[in-house]
Amino acid sequence: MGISRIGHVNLRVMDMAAALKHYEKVLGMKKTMEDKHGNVYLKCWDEWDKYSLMLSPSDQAGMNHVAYKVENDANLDDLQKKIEAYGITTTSLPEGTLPSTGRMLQFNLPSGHEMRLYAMKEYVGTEVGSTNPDPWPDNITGAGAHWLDHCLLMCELNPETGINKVAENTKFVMEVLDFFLTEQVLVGPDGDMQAATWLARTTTPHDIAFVGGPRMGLHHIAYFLDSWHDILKSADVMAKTKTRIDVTPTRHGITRGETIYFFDPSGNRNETFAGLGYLAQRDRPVTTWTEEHMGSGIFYHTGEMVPSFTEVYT
Ligand code: M3P
Ligand code: FE
Repeated sequence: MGISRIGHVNLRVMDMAAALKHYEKVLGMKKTMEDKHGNVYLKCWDEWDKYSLMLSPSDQAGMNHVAYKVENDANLDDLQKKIEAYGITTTSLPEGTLPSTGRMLQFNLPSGHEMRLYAMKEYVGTEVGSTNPDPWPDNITGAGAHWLDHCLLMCELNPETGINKVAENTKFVMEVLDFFLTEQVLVGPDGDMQAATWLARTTTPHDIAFVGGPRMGLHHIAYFLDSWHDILKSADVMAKTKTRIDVTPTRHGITRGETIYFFDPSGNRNETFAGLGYLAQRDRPVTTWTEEHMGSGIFYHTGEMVPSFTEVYT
């Protein structure tokens, strides 16, 4: 009971036509609707609800909100009570606030990021259907991303002032939203400061992650692919489409994910991510990365921190 998975992300984009082309041609998503405010909604071929990405026209890049789907409508009332009791204000948004979406519970994480919870979204089915389905559809384009997998939020961390929104968010999502911790980076003189955390509700290594930085923002949204070869092919697609690649195909020590990072035309970072890493379980020991080995946690092969990777975000 409670949160079942990531549902959608609402990104701000500066050039809607360019953004749409990127998410369609590079990721392989399909546009499913547009509303009267000019917001565009898309889904991946293997997703069954109406959309997992909402693009909003803006003069600045970044994330407006991330939404998680809960199992049933009553969970929204239960979670509202728990979130309010923790000291965080919530707002109830009525059904239809977003098209094809039921009522939503809106609040801010301690870091300031807006999160929404909802129980209902219009079901449209996957591209292969659910009766005697083929393993993949004929009309795959670009990387052919299966689904939106996770997001990584940058949270304010300042050892001078003692502000650590990574730790605050982690405590909140564990105590109130019932996420479990899978991995963490611990830094500082006593090696006890949570500088980054990865948390799950499903059996994959993370459904959300928090990394410390000078200001809050969006580090990336990630899409699931089947295999290492699909990651290579998605990099080929990026080269063919002149997409700005941030980090060429490699492996994370953290989560064991096979990965490639790139940017949408507005500068929002995307990741395509393959490999289930390991079976995440509540009783699996938490993996800890120490400050000296943080580089290998992020990029396992080189073990080197790439400053732009953690300094550039929207
Ligand atoms: C991932 C992942 C950072 C590490 C990122 C790791 C930003 O994106 O999917 O495991 O330090
Ligand atoms: Fe990621």
